[in-house]
Amino acid sequence: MPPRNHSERTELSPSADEAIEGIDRKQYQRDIVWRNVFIMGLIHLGAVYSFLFVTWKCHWLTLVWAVLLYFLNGIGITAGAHRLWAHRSYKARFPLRVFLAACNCLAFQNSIYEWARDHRVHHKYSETDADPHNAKRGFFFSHIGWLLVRKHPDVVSKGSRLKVDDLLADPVVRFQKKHYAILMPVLCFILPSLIPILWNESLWNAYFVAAILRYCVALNCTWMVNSVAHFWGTRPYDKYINPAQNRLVATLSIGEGWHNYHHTFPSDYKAGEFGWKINMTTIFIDTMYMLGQAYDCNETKQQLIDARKLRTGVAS
Ligand code: ST9
Ligand code: ZN
Ligand code: ZN
Repeated sequence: MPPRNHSERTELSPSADEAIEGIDRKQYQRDIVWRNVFIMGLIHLGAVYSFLFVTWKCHWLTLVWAVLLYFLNGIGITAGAHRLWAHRSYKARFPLRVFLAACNCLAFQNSIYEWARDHRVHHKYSETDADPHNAKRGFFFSHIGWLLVRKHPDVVSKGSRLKVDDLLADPVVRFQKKHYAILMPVLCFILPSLIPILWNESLWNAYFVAAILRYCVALNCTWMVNSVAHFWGTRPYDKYINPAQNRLVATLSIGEGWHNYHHTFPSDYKAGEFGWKINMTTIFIDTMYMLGQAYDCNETKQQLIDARKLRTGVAS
């Protein structure tokens, strides 16, 4: 089901908040960032080229390497930027935080600080103009379009009210932010392309499969949480919001597609109600817990989940 209240987006008259801040929606103009359009276009063309002409002729170990990188790339976002830093749904010891920050560089979705700040704004002002990827502006905007235009002024004005000092209090987050311009290209593109030389893979094949194709697929599977899981699926916990339970998205995003649950109980470290089922990220965090690297994992009480389900009924 598409987002409700589709007509209630930028055409609305200014709210009290906006009147105070002097933001007039009628004056809001989409400002396309052509550099981003060009880069995203190239990445997607490169991924199509890689899928059609390189994957079938590269070494099988290169494919295994790309799948492993996809998982690490995913963990850097799901267990790292999302569940640890944006939501503080569990705590992690220093070695795990360093590992997650490295995986986060491999994912190249901006620094942990920027990612977590935008994500907190997404939850607090979900599906309003202050939401960086407001799904009420359409599927394309919530998927990739929001990265191709300047942010709506509400994202900045309302976002600046949220607390983010806890993020900068973490030396790992500060270090990653400061050295992102070097760490990101090394971990996302250079090392993934160089390692396959160990099994006599060509640099060309390795670059297109383990860097470009893997990165592009991981980006789209992440964006599907903002687009697909805000449009389609069931809504058992809160039928008045658009975020939905989507099994396909949960599979591709290693456990982040239980989005109706997650928007209802955002501080639950499992980000879903089914434990390890279609939730590789929860398996990862639980393994880290067993190794003493993760602790204080915050879980929603089953009673509360059941009560919520009974109250709203199952809606789709
Ligand atoms: C990418 C991110 O892909 C994907 C995030 C997805 C989120 C998914 C959520 C679902 C969770 C589940 C995860 C599943 C994972 C599955 C994995 C499976 C493998 N609050 O941004 P700027 C202020 S990135 C407060 O430049 P513009 C602030 O002062 C892809 N203030 O705005 C800031 O300065 P600073 C690769 C805020 O100029 C200033 O405004 N990266 C906030 O409008 C300027 O900020 C790209 O493609 C806020 N929220 O530009 C780069 N925001 O930062 C794309 C801003 O110094 N980005 N301020 O404090 C850009 O080029 C630009 O950001 C822009 C907007 C053009 C989009
Ligand atoms: Zn969401
Ligand atoms: Zn979240």
